[in-house]
Amino acid sequence: MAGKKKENTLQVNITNDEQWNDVLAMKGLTVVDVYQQWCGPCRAVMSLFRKMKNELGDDLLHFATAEADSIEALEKYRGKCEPTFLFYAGGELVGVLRGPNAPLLQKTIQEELKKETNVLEHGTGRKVVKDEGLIEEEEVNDDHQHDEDVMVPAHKSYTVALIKPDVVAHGKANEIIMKIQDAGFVILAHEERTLTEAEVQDFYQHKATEPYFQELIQFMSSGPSHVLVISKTEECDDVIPAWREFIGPPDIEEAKMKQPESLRAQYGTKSVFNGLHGSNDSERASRELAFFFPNFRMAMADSEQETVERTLALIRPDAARENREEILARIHESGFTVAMQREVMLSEEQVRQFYSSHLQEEYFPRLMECMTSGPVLALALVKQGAVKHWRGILGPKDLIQAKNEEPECLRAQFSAGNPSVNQLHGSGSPEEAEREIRFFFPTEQTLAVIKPDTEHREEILKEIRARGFTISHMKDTVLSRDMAEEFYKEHRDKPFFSQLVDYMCRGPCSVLVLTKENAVEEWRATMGPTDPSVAREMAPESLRARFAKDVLENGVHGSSNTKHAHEKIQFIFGDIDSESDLIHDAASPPLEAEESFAELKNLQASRSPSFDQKKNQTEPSTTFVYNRLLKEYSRFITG
Ligand code: IDP
Ligand code: MG
Repeated sequence: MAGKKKENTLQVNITNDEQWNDVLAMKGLTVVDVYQQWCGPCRAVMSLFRKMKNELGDDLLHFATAEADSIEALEKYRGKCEPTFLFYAGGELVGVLRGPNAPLLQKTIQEELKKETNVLEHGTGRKVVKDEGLIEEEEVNDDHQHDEDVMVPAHKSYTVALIKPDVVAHGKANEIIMKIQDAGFVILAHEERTLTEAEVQDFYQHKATEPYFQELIQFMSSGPSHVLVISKTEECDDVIPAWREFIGPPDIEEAKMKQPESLRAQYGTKSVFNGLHGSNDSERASRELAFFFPNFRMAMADSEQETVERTLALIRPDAARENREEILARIHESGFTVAMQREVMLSEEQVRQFYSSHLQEEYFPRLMECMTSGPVLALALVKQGAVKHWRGILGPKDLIQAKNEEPECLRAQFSAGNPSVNQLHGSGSPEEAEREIRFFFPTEQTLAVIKPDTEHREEILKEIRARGFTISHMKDTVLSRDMAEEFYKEHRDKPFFSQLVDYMCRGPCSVLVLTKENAVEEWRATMGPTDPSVAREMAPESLRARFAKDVLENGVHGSSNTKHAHEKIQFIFGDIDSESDLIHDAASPPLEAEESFAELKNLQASRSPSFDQKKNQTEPSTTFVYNRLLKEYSRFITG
């Protein structure tokens, strides 16, 4: 049982070898904060330790502090500036952690404690480690000591602080370091060093014209200084002003009068000898950091480390029917861009192909039933770290678990009453995402025509390229009447047919084969609705909104589905061999255009009297989705 003293003390303070051996002999896990005499134990983590001890209340968890200089076993840790935590169990080193990283410490303590509990309860083997940090350093030359990577979390601000030679000479450095820590500052790096005159000149070059410059150089190079990189823990956005406030005004007379509690007021000697330095602003801080610690590495925030990537999201039929708008809104709110979107009715074969690795699973029949019960909405989402983030907001695969553990997650919220299959899919990795995106949005070809008398032809071509289409074939041609009639044969019975044919053979047009993932749909979206007055209202960025004259002379043409694309490309260009096979790429479900284009067509049907009214099944949401699709797409393209 722990003695009375230990009950009151969070950390056992080890000051000699005998105590060291005693502490190591304690049953359970001991977290030892190895500290240097000049800076004392790491205060930044004490509240974490206290909290963990209170929460876990575990008899097997102990905390200790140990001063490197007075313990033989810690010889190799002497003179190290970074806080080091050693995890001991059964007298053996089982873990090492450097830096006051509270979340990591917390996680490591929990994990190590679990492991040790297992060792004690079930006799599993204990995994002993070596301190890799030390091994490396033994091989490295001593004066590279400060080359160790020290990490500052990027979202944290930092400042470079100097404890100048006057204060160090007065033996006050350690006292000041204690005060710095007590005030809640975190010392990320620390080095004692005597600056050369050249270094001082360089460091203070912005003061070169000051009358006291020479004196400053003399003073700053007169003896050792302590160089510190400092950040702050609690609710502090910017450590720079906090630190400047803490050290007080540069003029120590002023400091004494206005801020007697400040470090300069207490420790400064006289004007230039004002004891301490702090960076003026973040730009100076970064230059000063590079000056003193050239290898200091900034840890990047998660979001900065992540690259912009794509993921495939599927909204399964039930939710696509019931919760489509809400889900799209959540996708939007979460910062994703919808780069491509398509509604597909999958065949059983396609489901088997897409889920080929799940064929043997017990749940596969249910999945199959669900996936073929109606149109699936497939989305290619773009964001930094899209794969991880999308899976994150989806929540657990298992619906019961999702509802119990993460009721806010998308799978829990949008199950559309289907109790057996979750309604949302997300790719498992960036590689898988690309494969899956290719499945739903295969590289396609579509036929585009810049119709006769269209102004801004160059601008249209430029935009085609800018939007990532590859122009795989192109020709300028004047269509004969016969060709125009054949080209638009589907419209033979429309009242505007002869006008349309007149228009199409009135002069040269440019015919293009465009290649891109999802080219058919994307080119349609780029063109916008048939009637420019509708286009201007609903998709003001679209080509027809910008360049079309009227519903007849609407400037551009695009195939409305892959079947038409294939036929019309053949019609204009003849057999352009292998590439046109892309349309029937094995991975490409030969998408039933009427389905996948339901949205756009319905939209047109509702606005354009020319459209075959039988197909008019406009949902109230269609306009909204289409509009947003276009908007998002153009935002994506223009970055
Ligand atoms: P799309 O070009 O957007 O696919 P479709 O309905 O296939 O539109 O019509 C083919 C072409 O016929 C249109 O691009 C346009 O030039 C013309 N057109 C369509 N509807 C009308 C109309 O109501 N009046 C006059 N011309 C029309
Ligand atoms: Mg058409």
